[in-house]
Amino acid sequence: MPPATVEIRHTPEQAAEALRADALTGLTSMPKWLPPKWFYDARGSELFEDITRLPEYYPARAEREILAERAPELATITRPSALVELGSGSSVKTRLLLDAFSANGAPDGTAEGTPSGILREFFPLDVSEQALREAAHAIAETYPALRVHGVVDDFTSSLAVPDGSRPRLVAFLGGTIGNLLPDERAKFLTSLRDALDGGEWLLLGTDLVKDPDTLVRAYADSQGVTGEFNRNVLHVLNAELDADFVPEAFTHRAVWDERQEWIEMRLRAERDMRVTLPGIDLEINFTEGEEMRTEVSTKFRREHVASELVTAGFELHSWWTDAAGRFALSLARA
Ligand code: AVJ
Repeated sequence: MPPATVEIRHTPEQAAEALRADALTGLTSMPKWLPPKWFYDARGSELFEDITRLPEYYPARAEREILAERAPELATITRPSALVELGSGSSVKTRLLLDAFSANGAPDGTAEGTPSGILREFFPLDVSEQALREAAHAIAETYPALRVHGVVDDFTSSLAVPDGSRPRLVAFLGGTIGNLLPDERAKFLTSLRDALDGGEWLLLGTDLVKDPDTLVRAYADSQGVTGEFNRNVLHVLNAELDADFVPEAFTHRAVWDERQEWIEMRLRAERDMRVTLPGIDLEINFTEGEEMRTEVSTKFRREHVASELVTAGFELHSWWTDAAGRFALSLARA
């Protein structure tokens, strides 16, 4: 196999245009807000990797526990020819899937002589080109018989599932679906279902509702890494829009919204400020104490996930949690 190939569906120019539109909408709203996808430039993607290693950030470990335990079963049920991973980031957890899916020989022996087993292709898809390139090449090196084709894309604006060999399994891990607002989530799941053939699969990671202390601690760690990650969006706006945010003048906040059942990340202005954004020809003011929303991270209950999947046209096949019941993986059939 040649090394990984990378396809750019979302060009830097398109990304820049989308950022300008989002910044203009969000920063002129009351209250101000920004979509979370803009955290993930190269530095933001690295900071997120640091978050996954924090003692307070249980979702990464809980999901890993489920993957490690259920991957063989998942392989037997789904027998995918292609694995598509949305928001793949570093693809570290994905290795648990790749190991199970490319284990020598299929259960019925049909893959005999195919050293890579039943899985032929892996399509990581992410908005962060640098994270994607590194992940795709690292995976291609470990799994030489696998065709690795990375796709730089923004699945929140339009979703085109890579056209791999069938059946495909689409993995959307980490609880990232919780970053979408309810109407965005419904649209996303429906367009994903429409992009799949009947009988193809979705593996969906969702963080679960639990005591607010544990949740808030996971998003307000004692080392301040999540705060750096949160403020990174201001560095991104400074770099991309030539803005003059002073990131250190904003403090990180993580708030549990009990009614919506989501964690809200905010940046709080610690003094009155005027910020200019030449890239979108905008000047805005912050008053001391003003809070800008930068992310929602929705937490789910089983019935909630099941009904959203069914509404989108999926059938819930399996529901797996870690032993402590903190996080869930849903396997759904299109
Ligand atoms: C990777 C998007 C699921 O919402 O938990 C981690 C991102 N934000 N800490 C999440 C995140 C703050 C994370 N997702």
